[in-house]
Amino acid sequence: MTRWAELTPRGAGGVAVVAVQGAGALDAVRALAPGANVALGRPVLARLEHDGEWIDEALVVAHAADRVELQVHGAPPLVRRLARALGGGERRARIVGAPGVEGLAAASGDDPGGDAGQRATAWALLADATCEAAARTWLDQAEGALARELRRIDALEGPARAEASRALDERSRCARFLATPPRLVLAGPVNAGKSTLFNALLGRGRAITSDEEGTTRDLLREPAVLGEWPVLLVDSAGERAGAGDVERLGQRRGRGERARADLVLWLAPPGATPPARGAEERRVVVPSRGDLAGAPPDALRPLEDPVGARERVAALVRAAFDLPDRAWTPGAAVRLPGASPARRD
Ligand SMILES: Nc1nc2c(ncn2[C@@H]2O[C@H](COP(=O)(O)OP(=O)(O)O)[C@@H](O)[C@H]2O)c(=O)[nH]1
Ligand SMILES: [Mg+2]
Repeated sequence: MTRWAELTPRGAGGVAVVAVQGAGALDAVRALAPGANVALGRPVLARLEHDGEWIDEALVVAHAADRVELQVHGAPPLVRRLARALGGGERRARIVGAPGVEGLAAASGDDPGGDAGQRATAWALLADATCEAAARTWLDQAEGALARELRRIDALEGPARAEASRALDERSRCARFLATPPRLVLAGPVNAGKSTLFNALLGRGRAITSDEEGTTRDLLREPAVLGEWPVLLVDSAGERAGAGDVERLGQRRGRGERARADLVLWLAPPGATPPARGAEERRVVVPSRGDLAGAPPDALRPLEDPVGARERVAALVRAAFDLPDRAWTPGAAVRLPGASPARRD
């Protein structure tokens, strides 16, 4: 059966790459390009036609009889027309997304659990890389770092073997934070400076900040990179008595988010006492509002010193999860986490 999928993200662009795979892929493409001499291993420019109509000009790259890539113009209506011409296929933004991994490994005839399967998983992770360190780590694995390391460990004996194995386990544990960034929830009373810190950590003015109590109501979730490590950053309504209905709804969502947090950063402005720990697993209390009288010298000052605030929070996150400063060691092997895309909800 012939399947096809877009390898490039859906949407307007200069070029869209469509992979056609499965038994009969080459024949299916040849039928669309009657005037071109489509042969294996030699890219060729072809006019694609269907139902007597010209669809688009395409660069056709036939990797194998069961795997052909079509590089067409990136206009979505033309890609949809090509999709109709190819028929049947399953329309995915990217074949290398999580559901495509086994398919990709299976299509290449390799054992999905073996070296090729690992590489396919690494390519899939690469498509959803959360930050540069993640991309480089997955690229190393796609190029065979894990298989090489496993062979090297196999040849070792005694303590050296145990140590190499332990190091691989530890790097693999850390790599899971690259695949699924921890959810970092900013909490604390109203006007603790949560939204100001949120903006400083993101490096842009995403949240409205104000000394008016109850400014933040909706949840704000944004991916961010602290130092070299990715996080999912969450800002929410602060706690205060006397909030109106809408603000109370926001506070409830905030409590839900704290319960789901991997780490809660509780900002304590001068005079505030953190409540007893709730359902959250981990919580760190940090003095905030360094601009106010009575704030300790180490209080966060995200407005005056955003770089310092970012470095401080990055260090807290690394300490909370026992992560090294560097998120990527060139060429180092890691065991791959499942190819689930980073959490986005
Ligand atoms: N000067 C100064 N003002 C700050 C700082 N952090 C927060 N603020 C101010 O404190 C007020 C409340 O901040 P906001 O981030 O909205 O607090 P939230 O309610 O916890 O989200 C705003 O007027 C901010 O501009 C800071 O580091 N320096
Ligand atoms: Mg706020």
